[in-house]
Amino acid sequence: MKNYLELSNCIRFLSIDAVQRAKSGHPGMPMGMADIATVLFQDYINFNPTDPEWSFRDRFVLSNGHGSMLLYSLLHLTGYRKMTLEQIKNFRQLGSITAGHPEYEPEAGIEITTGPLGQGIANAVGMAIAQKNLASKLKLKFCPKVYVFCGDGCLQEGISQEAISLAGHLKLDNLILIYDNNKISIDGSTDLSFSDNTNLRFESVNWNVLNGDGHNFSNIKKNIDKSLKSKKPTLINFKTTIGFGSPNKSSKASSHGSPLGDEEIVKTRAQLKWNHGEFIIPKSLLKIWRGSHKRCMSHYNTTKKYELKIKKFKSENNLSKLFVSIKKDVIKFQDNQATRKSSEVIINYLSKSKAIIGGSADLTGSNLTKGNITSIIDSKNFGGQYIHFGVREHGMAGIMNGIASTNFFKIFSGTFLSFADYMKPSLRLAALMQIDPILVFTHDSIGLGEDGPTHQPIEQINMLRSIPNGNVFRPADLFETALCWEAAINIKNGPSFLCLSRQNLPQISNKIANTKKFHGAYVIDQNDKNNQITIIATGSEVSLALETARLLKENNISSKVVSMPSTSLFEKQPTSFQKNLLKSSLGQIFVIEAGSTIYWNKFTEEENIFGIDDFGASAPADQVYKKFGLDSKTISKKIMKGIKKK
Ligand SMILES: Cc1ncc(C[n+]2csc(CCOP(=O)(O)OP(=O)(O)O)c2C)c(N)n1
Ligand SMILES: [Mg+2]
Repeated sequence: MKNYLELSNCIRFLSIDAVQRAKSGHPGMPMGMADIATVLFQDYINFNPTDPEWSFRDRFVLSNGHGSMLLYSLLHLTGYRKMTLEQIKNFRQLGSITAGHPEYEPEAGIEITTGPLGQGIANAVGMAIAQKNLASKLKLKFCPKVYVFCGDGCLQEGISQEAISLAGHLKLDNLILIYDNNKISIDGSTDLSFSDNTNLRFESVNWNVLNGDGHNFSNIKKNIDKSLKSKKPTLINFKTTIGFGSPNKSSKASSHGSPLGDEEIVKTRAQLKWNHGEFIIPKSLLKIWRGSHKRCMSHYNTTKKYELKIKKFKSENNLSKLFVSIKKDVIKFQDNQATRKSSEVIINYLSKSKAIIGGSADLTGSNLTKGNITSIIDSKNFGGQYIHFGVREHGMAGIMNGIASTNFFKIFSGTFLSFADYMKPSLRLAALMQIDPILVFTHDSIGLGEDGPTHQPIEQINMLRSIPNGNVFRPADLFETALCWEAAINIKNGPSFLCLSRQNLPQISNKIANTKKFHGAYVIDQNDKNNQITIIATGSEVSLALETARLLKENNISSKVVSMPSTSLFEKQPTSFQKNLLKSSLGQIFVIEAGSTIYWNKFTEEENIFGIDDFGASAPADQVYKKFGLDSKTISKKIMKGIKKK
């Protein structure tokens, strides 16, 4: 019989010692959850440290990411090659993989980046959906599980409600959420701010709810056993003691986020009868830990052969290849069309591949994200192509990160651009992790008209542009939309944001269509070789820029119009390319974009930027454009004045 307490004390003391050495970190949570984690890794979770990226492993998500040392200890003890003792000793130090909060690195066993509380719960819902979708599409007879740890903080965050509500609706029976119910957070007792009936809350959204004692090994086992039989997602509400084992700091907020201190560590060693030095794990215990995945090997061996099925699935459903014929087809198109509609045209081609999953936060008919997809992901059909996320933008973005993290599918979603703010925390994490969800954001400017300033995005495009590793697209017409979708499909190291118009736009890019590789920007019109000025525009304002250039020409001013559907791609080009593209004889650049001007200040002076640094207005679109001086007459007059000034 294994001595579970001794095994879990290995986690406790690695965590205590690493936090003490780093002089910062969170010992309380690893000390409180070590017992549950030990049972989970000893007896339940399907994992293989010698093949961390085995596609059919169960996934372990530490939503309460401040307890990162719990995860690092587990990965070291179970034998993940990358998680050496050196790494544990370098906890929180520059260049280590043991960052303050876990950072996505599947090869090291870190399934997802966590720390911003609540995100991990949504990520886990996404992983559970991805696993079920894959199992159904490959017709597998088994489906891996997702185990998530969370604390009081994760459950207080709003995103948790959005995610658990959808998980309950979908009856994700492969999802097990383990709640560290220690009644402590940073400010002190949770009585200060938290009186939810958590169990009722989960029951009300169709979860299976269990209660347990997080320090009683047989009770922990009993509860996990029960959870495995559930036909719904399960919450196990474990009563625990934060800082378990520390005579003076257990049950106290003081154990949450600072080292225990040398004296208290000596006392904790005495209380838990741990007679081993700093970072020392007795050989006999390490041997048990290192052998704990052996029980998974027969499952590993029987499922490993299905990796080939995934390979075959991915090559049969290759998305990039589709663009050869997509571009050939759409280049002929002539009619006026909103770019959200253009995007639907592309989605209709892409959805022939089973390697893409779409969705919308209850704006399917407005975002036009579903096209002719008929197969919906629901509790009776997990193999579908489309998720009705409900009005849950933040949850949707977190769930998408979970799906994208598995690398099984490309995932895209839809909502209005003005609601990108609701999703920001998850978008930032996608960028930080360099994973590749595609966010379709329609109604991308005042051009949406009558819905008014609440729905008219102003600063959102630049908010997205300010995210490192983010890829912002704002196409002007159908062909540009195809180019942007193609780029987004091929980007594997960051999220893509497709900003699309509600209003109809003319087809203007066809004639340049067969030119070189797409670099995010190109000259769409040049009425004189030695153009005096350059006008940059994006999306719906490119046609406005062309009209402005025509008026300027009537007044003997020659210009070059640069369409810049992707500022992100353009900025990745060599400086010489950028300079050459924007060159003009007067060296003057003007910009037109129906959004805040701040981003463009690095291209030109403020007075040369025609944008909106105020909230919009509720009226028909053309009137709103006029109100903000975004019409060709006003702009061309201002440009003429601006040039004269020189
Ligand atoms: C979104 C977000 N807000 C605030 C924080 C800062 N923070 C980290 S842990 C924590 C308290 C969390 O309490 P609980 O989950 O109960 O953790 P425990 O103290 O029990 O380990 C807070 C406020 C955070 N990491 N993420
Ligand atoms: Mg707590």
